[in-house]
Amino acid sequence: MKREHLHVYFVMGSVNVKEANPLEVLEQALKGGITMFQFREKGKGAKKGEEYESLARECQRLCKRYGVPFIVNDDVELALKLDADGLHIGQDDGKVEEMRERMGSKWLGVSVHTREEAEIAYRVKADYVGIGPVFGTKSKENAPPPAGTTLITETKTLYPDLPIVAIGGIKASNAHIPFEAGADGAAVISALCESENMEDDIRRLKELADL
Ligand code: TZP
Ligand code: MG
Repeated sequence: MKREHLHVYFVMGSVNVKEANPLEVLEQALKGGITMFQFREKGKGAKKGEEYESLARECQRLCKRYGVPFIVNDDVELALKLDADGLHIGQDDGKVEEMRERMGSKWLGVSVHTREEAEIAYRVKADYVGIGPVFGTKSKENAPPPAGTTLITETKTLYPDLPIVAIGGIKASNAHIPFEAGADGAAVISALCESENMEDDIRRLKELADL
């Protein structure tokens, strides 16, 4: 993967769009120029079983049409079944090393919260790490408190060739903070799901990522 794929990394599931149609929200974001998409179907009211899989497939089809990489959150079985471009895991989603092996040459992203976790992700050749929450977030159940940008800067210094995406409460108006700390991209849920002007917000995030 290229670092540019992380620039505006849209993360979404049906729970995040409330009454709206997740496929319409995704298509709007794709039209606006997001650089990567993560299917993250979790939380209260998340789809399960066949509905879960078919929503994933439709999201993947849309991403393909716009030439944007499609990443599955948490679920290695689904990522492999759909031949997704990659998998994103947290620290509770199985051993990072085993996930690396199972995904083969597909991309693997790992959420890290400590220097030790970043070291492991680097060692097993994760394609990128996710670091956050930088700011407060309402989109993740039991999210840890805001962590600022310390770990972003440390990880960038220790492993300069490991791409970093910042997450948690990021929007166009504050994204300069993680970018200046060393993040390659911003992963966002509410900034786009609740945006009043998605095209403009994506353009602004992209500009900041390009600086
Ligand atoms: N992991 C850390 S914060 C977060 C996840 C999945 C939620 C990010 O959502 P938002 O709305 O961009 O704060
Ligand atoms: Mg997870």
